[in-house]
Amino acid sequence: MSTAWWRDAVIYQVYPRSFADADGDGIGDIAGIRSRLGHLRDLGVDAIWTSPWYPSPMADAGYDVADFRDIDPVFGTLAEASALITEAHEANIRIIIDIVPNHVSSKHPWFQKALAGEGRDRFWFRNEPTNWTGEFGGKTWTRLPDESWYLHLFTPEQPDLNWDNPEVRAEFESILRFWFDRGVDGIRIDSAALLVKDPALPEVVDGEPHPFHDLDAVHDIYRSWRRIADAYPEKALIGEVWMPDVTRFTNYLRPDELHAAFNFDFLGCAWDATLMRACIDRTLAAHATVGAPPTWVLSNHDVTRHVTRYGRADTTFSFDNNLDGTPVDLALGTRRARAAALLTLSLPGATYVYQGEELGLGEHEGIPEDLVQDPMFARRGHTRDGCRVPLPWSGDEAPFGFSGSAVELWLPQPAEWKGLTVQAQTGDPGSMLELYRTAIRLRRGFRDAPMDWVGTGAGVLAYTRGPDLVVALNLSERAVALPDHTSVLLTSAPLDGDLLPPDTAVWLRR
Ligand code: ISL
Repeated sequence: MSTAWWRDAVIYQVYPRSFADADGDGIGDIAGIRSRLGHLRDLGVDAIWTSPWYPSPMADAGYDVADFRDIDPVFGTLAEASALITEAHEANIRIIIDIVPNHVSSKHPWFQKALAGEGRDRFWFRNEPTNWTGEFGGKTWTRLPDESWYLHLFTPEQPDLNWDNPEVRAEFESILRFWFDRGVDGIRIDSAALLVKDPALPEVVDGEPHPFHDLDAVHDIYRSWRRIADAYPEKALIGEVWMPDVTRFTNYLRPDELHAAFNFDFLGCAWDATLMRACIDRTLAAHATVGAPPTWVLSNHDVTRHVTRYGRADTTFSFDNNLDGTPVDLALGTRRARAAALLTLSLPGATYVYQGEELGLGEHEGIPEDLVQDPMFARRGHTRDGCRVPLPWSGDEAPFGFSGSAVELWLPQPAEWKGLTVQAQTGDPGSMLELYRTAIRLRRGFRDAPMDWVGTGAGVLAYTRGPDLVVALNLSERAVALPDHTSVLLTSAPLDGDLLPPDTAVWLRR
């Protein structure tokens, strides 16, 4: 294992509720992850990032944490988490866990004490609410029986912490050490740009500084976290930073702050050669200014799966643009997702793979409303549940090997996933799974090689990685000539003689 492993790693996001269920209750668990480590080893990933597994009332699927130093019984025990860390390391897989510092669960002892009048300064209590709109839409203040209001940028079950309070800072520094001491290799930081609030709590006014998005003082927190990480060997801090302004974004990646952050600019980009090229160039240039590794992200547990996005007329993603229910061409989306995999796995930097994308899963848009769990649904009319459906592992019918028995899962799986199980795809050279396995294996040969663009016609992206590899992706509607090469290493779809068909990517030996 190299140092600075996060700079060019393939990092696989495990959503514990939906990865694998070992105890048969229809919800994924740590024992399930341990039982399926072989899948991750065969896929060839360097690290996994696990979404929150802490004790939680699950008002926001575990992003409402009641105790950062334990594991929710639905997922297992602290001993099992330690066993997972050990077993992953034995398989040469690093572990990144999720820390949610913006808020805690309303059942967290600190908030329970605050309700009783003790330690209210750990949160934001006021006599009057502001006009702020929450991240899921709706109000950010809830009134208590004593007529005071408390702040929550997400649901009322997620009261925001007051990061001006030194006790809050000390607590999270201690939590980081707790998990680093248990062997985790990195921390994914939830909602990383929201922690600091303007203590005057002014109204949100267009053209004036925002009271809670990306305040400069948030960087002090990450400088102190970096000092903690640096006291251990090879720990990485990875920020969830949604930030349209590229300079404001890379501020989080200065040498004494976070090691990396998710590239949501790329995730939201349309399937369009000019826009993608511009986004890639913007990414590379911005990261170079701070010496941080670029990251490439197509999907995660919050966004519409990219097989579905790329099969729509509008291929962008934004929380403000709800495309649910608009027509989807899944065959086209899958074809583009295959090409996108060869793009993201060959660009310089780290690549994130969200569980199920290696199987080519689309968004499950058919979840009956009465089964929807996501608190965003009531506020925005969009549910994130469609990308959180339990994975299909084997067999011809639900639960497709997710649970050992025919139990009802926490979210239903579509019957069409029969053809997309790990079992069905294994050994099929035309499957998404085998494409990912091969690409991740070949990637090891060039992942630290320099990248240079190759001139091509309109609608085509082409670049070299060192002396051996040239990559081409055709986003136009016509077949185009392949760049100069000696042999074909990997294609996302069959070539058309010497031509690269539309929505196809290829890795060539120069
Ligand atoms: O909702 C948004 C914008 O309106 C997002 O930018 C949102 O702030 C972002 O997706 C934060 O997500 C993270 O924190 C949430 C949790 O529900 C998500 O699952 C998590 O990824 C609250 O903890």
